[in-house]
Amino acid sequence: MTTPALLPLSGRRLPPLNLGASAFPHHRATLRLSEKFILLLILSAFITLCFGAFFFLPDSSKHKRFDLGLEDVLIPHVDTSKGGKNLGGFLIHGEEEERLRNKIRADHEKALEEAKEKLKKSRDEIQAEIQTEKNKVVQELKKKDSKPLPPVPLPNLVGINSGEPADPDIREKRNKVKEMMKHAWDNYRQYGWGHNELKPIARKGHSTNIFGNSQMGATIVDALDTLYIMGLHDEFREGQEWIDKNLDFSVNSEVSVFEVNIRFIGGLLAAYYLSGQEVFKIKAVQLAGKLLPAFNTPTGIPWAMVNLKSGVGRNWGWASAGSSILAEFGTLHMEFVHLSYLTGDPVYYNKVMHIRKLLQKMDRPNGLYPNYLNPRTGRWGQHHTSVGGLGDSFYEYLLKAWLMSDKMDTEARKMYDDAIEAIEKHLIRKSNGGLTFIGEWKNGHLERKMGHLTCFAGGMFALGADGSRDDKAGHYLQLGAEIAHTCHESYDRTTLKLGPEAFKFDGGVEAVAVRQNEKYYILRPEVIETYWYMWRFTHDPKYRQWGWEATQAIDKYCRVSGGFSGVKDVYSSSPTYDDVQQSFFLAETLKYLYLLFSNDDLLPLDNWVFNTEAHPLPVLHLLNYKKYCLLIFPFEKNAYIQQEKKS
Ligand code: DMJ
Repeated sequence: MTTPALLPLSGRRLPPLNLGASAFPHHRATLRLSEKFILLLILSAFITLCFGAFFFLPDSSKHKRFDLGLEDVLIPHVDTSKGGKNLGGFLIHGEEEERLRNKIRADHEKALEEAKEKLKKSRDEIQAEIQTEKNKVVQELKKKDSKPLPPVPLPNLVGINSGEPADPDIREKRNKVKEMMKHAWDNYRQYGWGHNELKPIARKGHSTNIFGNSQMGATIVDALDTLYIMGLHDEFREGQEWIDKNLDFSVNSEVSVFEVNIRFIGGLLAAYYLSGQEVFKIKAVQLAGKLLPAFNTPTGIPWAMVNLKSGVGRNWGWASAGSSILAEFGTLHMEFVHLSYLTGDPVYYNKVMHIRKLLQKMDRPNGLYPNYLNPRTGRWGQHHTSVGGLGDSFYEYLLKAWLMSDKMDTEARKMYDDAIEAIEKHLIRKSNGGLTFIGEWKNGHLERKMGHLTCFAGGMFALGADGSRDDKAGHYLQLGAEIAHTCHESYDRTTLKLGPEAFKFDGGVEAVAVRQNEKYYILRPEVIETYWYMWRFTHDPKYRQWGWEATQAIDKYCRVSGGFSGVKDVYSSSPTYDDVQQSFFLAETLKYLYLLFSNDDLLPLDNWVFNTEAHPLPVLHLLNYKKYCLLIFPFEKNAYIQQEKKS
């Protein structure tokens, strides 16, 4: 029999299957062999399918059934296929046939062995392998997804490695603060690494719902820039490595948009500007992309929370009438301007400018901004106004937007001036004992209570003094000093010399907490923040003195062998701990203390603006990068034109 050359598997060249075998006797064998070949093909497909099922169905009961199937069903088929001179329509030599048969047998046996090997592994090992494979795929997809970021002219990054004080006493105090930072970091490193925060007494990780249910290393990200300016470079590198390898935002986790913005995006951007390490910029941009779905509301006012994976947003259950919170949606501007600047993508800038434009159009009761705004209806919720919790950083960011633009964003400055005029008129009072305080406005009534959070305002007034309306710089600096004094009193009137969460000016009580649940101190920074700003603007040594008192009190009453903890009652001589080392203790409290005992050339305020989590961001003098920036920040056009007219 002549053996034709091997033919390609083309339908036209194969004999039609419905032809009678007797009519073409030599085709009878061909058909039988074709059937076998098809059978083999089906078997191969079945094995492939089973392997697929093995890898993608983690249920072990399925693995076992599959094992039986392979041995019982497949092997006999492979072993008994003997004889025949034609495979799949190809006529082949006996030797060739044998070689192919052996190869198929070997392949199947190898596959079977591999399957058996797999099944010897424990469920955990198999799951780990599946996870590794999945991660590889995710990484590949990410690589494809992430567009390279454009080269950007870098702003003036001065005063990153300066600040060493000449005075040995001040140097010693600064070193003490650095040692406290090391204690906080080392313990977190040892007991809470990768978790959001540390429980310094239980010596394990800690988290709260603001970070969702994932371990996102909040303390690492929040602490980076403090480590950097303190010269703790090994620790900084450890943090960088963790972020590079582990910080992943594709997690099914519902986080606070505000907290993630101020701690993570702010922290990553500051770390990028200080160190120049690209990884921080890339992570910040990746994370920002995950926050954007929060803005998908009927008004563009973002939800308080967003699920990083699904992009579904919602508001806090406790907020008035389903509202978003002023201090949350109003504390995005600084970071989002920098994101647009670094990516060349106006999307971030447009989101925050949209919020601003919407607020500008709204009526304000007594010129005050209520804390609650419904993102569906665009209407205010309860008419509560506060310069403390729920309102605070909105005002701060109006001022800082202006400063960060090198004073070109005059619209923000005007909004700030209008707001603080109304605040001064309706919320700021002097107590009988002569202490200036900022109360809370609730439906037309002033509550004579001030929060620890509100104490940041002393620093804000001082920072905004220069450039204030009607040349009231002296007035605002004085107001800052009065708030600093009141807040110092709130510390000084306690047993531990640490400030309570809230204090009253009512019924003979002055700067003292009345309710038990307002007597705690959770390592907050606001009072020390105000001391630092006041120090920078006045160089009055009392601010360093007050800062040192606070340093000693924290070291004495909050330090435990496993880190630093908040205390539940600052009026008790034997306080109990809350067992939480807040990430803002490393980001803010210790940073402000360190800056207080440093020279002013460390992060000078003409070049850096601190976000509300104390992450320094450089001033963006957009006029220097006109061509680049006009495309991204179209709203700034007017400011450019005015500026050019002036010069
Ligand atoms: C910080 O996360 C920020 O300062 C925020 O603006 C409000 N307060 C905490 C620390 O107290």
